[in-house]
Amino acid sequence: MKRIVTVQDISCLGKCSITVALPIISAMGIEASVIPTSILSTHTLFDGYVHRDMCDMIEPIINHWKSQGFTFDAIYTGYLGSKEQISMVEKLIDIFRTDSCFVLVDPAMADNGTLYPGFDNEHIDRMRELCSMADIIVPNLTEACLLTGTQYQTEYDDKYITDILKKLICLGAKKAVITGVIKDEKYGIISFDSEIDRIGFYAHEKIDQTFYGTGDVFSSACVGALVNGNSLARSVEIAGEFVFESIQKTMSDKDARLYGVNFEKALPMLARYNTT
Ligand code: PXL
Repeated sequence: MKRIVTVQDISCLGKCSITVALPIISAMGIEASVIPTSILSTHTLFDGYVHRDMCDMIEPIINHWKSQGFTFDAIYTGYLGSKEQISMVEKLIDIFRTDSCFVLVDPAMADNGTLYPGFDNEHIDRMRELCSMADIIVPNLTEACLLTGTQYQTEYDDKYITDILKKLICLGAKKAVITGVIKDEKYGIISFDSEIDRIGFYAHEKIDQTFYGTGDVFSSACVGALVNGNSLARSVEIAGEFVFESIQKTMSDKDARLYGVNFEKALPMLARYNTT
């Protein structure tokens, strides 16, 4: 059975990170192993959340896994709450990356032009270093701008986006994706596989509402599709379609903006892409 290890926080309520990655990866017929980097009562956009850093557990987990000879088909990282957590992830990559284990980094740290609470410029710099170790990076447009030192704009042309894509590739990963790109009144996800010089674009109709946690839903489905043997462009289509279906299942739910999309109702769609 294929196996992905995902490294991100557990937000006990508010669908994101591990609570999203686990069911999605499982629905794609892949085993999901987890390293919880911290535990939060909710994600950081709810007021008054409490949290505990789990950093001191990461090294013992890595050492135990190493002693047991465990292997993975992919290492998938998401929200990382501190620079120490990023350093631990770098250790994990050094130990477990092989020719048959790729690294996908979702530099989850910002959206809609602003950093998430608690992050600073140093965090961006460390995240850029982590991205340089990845095979595939999947930032949203805000994160892509922060990583490449580009001014974030809400209106732009194709050149603005392709320039950012090329700059992302210069960071080190051979494949890059940017989510949340608006083109011709449609909402899209653009990908660039520099190894085969292929740009892919998946678009669906624009929805005039923003929903929380869709980046994590996208990345989880994308890493699953890649592990199941799909190309980058096809994986982006599968994951994009899944996010769109999840949003459609959520439209009538007024709580969803903060609580996350009803991806659970769209999971049957993903099982169709389970090829292992
Ligand atoms: O990937 C989004 C995310 C994940 N985890 C936590 C967050 C956020 C976004 O704010 O706060 C704890």
